[in-house]
Amino acid sequence: MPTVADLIDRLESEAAAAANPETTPDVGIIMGSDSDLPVMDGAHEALSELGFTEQTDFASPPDARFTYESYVVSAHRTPELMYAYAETAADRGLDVVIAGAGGKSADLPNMTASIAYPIPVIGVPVQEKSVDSVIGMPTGAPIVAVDAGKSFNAGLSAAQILAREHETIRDRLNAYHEDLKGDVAAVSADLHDLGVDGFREKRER
Ligand code: RP5
Repeated sequence: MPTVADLIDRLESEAAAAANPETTPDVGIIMGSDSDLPVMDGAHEALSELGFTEQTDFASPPDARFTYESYVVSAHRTPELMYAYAETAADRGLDVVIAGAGGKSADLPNMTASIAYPIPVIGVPVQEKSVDSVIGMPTGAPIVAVDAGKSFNAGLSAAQILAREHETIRDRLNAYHEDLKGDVAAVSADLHDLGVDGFREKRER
């Protein structure tokens, strides 16, 4: 079973490998506990919807050009691992990090943002009570954050950051938005044309 020290060694040796950036994970998704996974899954969903693939082996990337990885990194239980993850983020080829934590003392996103700076970090408050803790950064120490539980939006925001450099992602984001618009148009027409009762009936079918 790997220890925290093993994981830190792993991150450091990956950072030292000077891997081709096209083969490294583009988005790092970290969370304070595996109990955060059901909430953080939204980020995986958004990125998967945009054609990103999960990378589970740094040395053996999948065929897909755009990838994400996931780790549990606890700011309080494993501060050394949080430090190592944030410190090696740039050298490991990450372009953006999504960090989620719950509880009232949700420090992982903001500490990671400070250490990984200038890599952008998108904070996800896993619970409503975590919002202040995630967004409350002092002037000069930036973090981007979404509302409580909105990890899907964090995935989209990460893609938006990458889209500044990668036209393929820009195209996928635009296609996603067109789909959303189409969905609203279809629902709107149904509501009007079927009437409220007919609309409800159709939904329940
Ligand atoms: C936070 O404490 C984690 O992000 C999680 O939301 C919460 C509870 O963690 P567990 O006790 O379930 O591991 O640091």
